[in-house]
Amino acid sequence: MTDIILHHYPMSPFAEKIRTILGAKQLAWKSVIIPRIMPKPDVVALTGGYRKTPILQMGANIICDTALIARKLNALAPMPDLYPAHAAMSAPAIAAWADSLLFNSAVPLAFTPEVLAQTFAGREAEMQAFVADRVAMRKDAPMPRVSAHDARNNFILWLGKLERELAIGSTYLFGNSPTIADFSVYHPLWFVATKPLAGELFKDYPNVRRWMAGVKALGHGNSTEISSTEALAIAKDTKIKLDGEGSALPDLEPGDTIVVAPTDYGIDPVQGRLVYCNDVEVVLAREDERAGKVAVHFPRLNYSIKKAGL
Ligand SMILES: N[C@@H](CCC(=O)N[C@@H](CS)C(=O)NCC(=O)O)C(=O)O
Repeated sequence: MTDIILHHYPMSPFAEKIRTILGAKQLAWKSVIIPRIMPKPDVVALTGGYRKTPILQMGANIICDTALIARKLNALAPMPDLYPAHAAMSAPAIAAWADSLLFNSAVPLAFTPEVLAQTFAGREAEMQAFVADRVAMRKDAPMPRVSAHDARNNFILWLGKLERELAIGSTYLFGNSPTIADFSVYHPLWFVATKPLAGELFKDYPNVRRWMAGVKALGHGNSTEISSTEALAIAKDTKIKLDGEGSALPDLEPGDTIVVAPTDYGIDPVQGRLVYCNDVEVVLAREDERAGKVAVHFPRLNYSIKKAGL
């Protein structure tokens, strides 16, 4: 099996989603710690422009976005099944809600001026650079950030609903085995709960805390740190592996030069030649001096996929 390499940093909630899935599946993986803010030259060498965290590398295949990363890991290690038949519609639907709306309401709570001051503990320049980077990432983004006031109201409303649902006593959201819904709901809550000043929000929700402790107990699997230089060398020394062909999009054919970009925030475009596109993913090939020939995979949903020049 090709090594699983996760490019991430400890504080990233979406990375925590994937680390916890790696834990549930008890996988061994290589860890590359990447910068929290731009520039990220070694990430961009692999992706061609996509800058969000995390990304998954398997040899010369680069998987962007946790929606697709989770599906790839589930195919690689099918148990526990993150997409079981009894929640085939509901679990991904809850996950999509959590990854967008719940996450969008968690960010302002974890980034209030007080929490930021505590997180950066006097490293003023670093804090300013972080805030400026995130403002730039959200500039012109179709999905604007929610105000701290509204975020708090939403968050408390959702915590209450989750508490009621979990009060029934099941270990996970859809029974006694975790699904994609558990990991997607967990990471925005983890983001807030791990901030000393914001954690008190959870005190009236014992069943949410019990469920969170259960997800946390799944661990992060078994990781070994490697450098981004080593990861680039692995990409360069490995051949692209493909498990699809053709194009499910009538206006595009394999070989076309295409541009793929997220449609919510951090909308940096990536250009390359279409390798294949099915209902789940679009894959483009590109070449980089340091990473060699790579295939970059994006989910179909929440991405714009167009012929270059349009
Ligand atoms: N839809 C993406 C969202 C990823 C995302 O927003 N990640 C945050 C960190 S948790 C991010 O990229 N922040 C900016 C950065 O790390 O440069 C996914 O599911 O992977």
